[in-house]
Amino acid sequence: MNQRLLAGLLALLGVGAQATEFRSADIHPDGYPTVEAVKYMSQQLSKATNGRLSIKVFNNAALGNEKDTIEQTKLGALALTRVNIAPMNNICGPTVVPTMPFLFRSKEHMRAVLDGPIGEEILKSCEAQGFVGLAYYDSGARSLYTVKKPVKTLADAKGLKVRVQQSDLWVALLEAMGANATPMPFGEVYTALRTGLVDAAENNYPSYESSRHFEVAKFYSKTEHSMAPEMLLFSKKTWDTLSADDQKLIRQAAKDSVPYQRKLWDEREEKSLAAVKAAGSQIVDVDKASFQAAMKPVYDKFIGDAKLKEMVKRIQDTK
Ligand code: GTR
Repeated sequence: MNQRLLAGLLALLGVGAQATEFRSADIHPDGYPTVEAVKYMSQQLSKATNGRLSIKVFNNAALGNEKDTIEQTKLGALALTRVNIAPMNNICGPTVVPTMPFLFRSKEHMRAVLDGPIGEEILKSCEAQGFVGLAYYDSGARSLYTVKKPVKTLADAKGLKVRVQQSDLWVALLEAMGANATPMPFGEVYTALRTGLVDAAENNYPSYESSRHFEVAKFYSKTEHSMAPEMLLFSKKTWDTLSADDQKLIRQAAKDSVPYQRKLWDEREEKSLAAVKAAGSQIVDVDKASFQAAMKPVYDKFIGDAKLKEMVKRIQDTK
């Protein structure tokens, strides 16, 4: 009898291996593509192990903001976390690369790079810090949105107080635009915009919509300054307790969830854009070249190292 079938039968009889439900965190609500992708991964994993392994997603920041869940994952208190790559920038050096402004030419270019050896290399580089990188998910392009007046050129960004993710790179990026960067967790941004603590934030359409930031910041200026992807990280501490077979199954289930997430992502981007427009948001075209031209200091500061320089070059050369 095949081993998996035997394990399945034994599991059905309640004999042998116990079922394990890994815990995974996400700051987004149900229905958001990243949350649904990890649920899909759980179904795949459960199918492959006859219910022995599965994942429970704690959404809506129930287990804390991204910095917290990254920390819990490192400690092994949490098996998985789905975060943006940005809060990993200060922890795992090479993650700055896919975060860099105006690096990817298109969604297709980004997907080709992340699916290839460079994407793998960056995931692998986080292992020494306690994270097994399982997958990247799409997060579209991030753009600036403002409460009071639209940003159309680089000059309009000057002096704006802009909320950024908790990453030194993000602070530098907004400073290079002439703005004042205020790092804070995502969950605090709505109130910060409403009370005037910040004048602006930046994100993709689905997050701008699901967080309801569009209610308080009506001008969405298409700067499309970064395509920083999402990451799915497994705790190295927990990983090391698993058999090689189970590790393989987990990796496979994560890989299988990527095309699923991308399909949901593409649909959601369109839906979110339509929803914010219907609610009265103005989608503003910008002089993108003026923003792009201002990014040299960010590259000088974060891509100084020869290895990272070479990685950026390889990305630019990827078709
Ligand atoms: C979203 C992303 C989150 C988080 C958030 C933020 O687009 O999916 O993981 O990074 O942006 O701005 O904090």
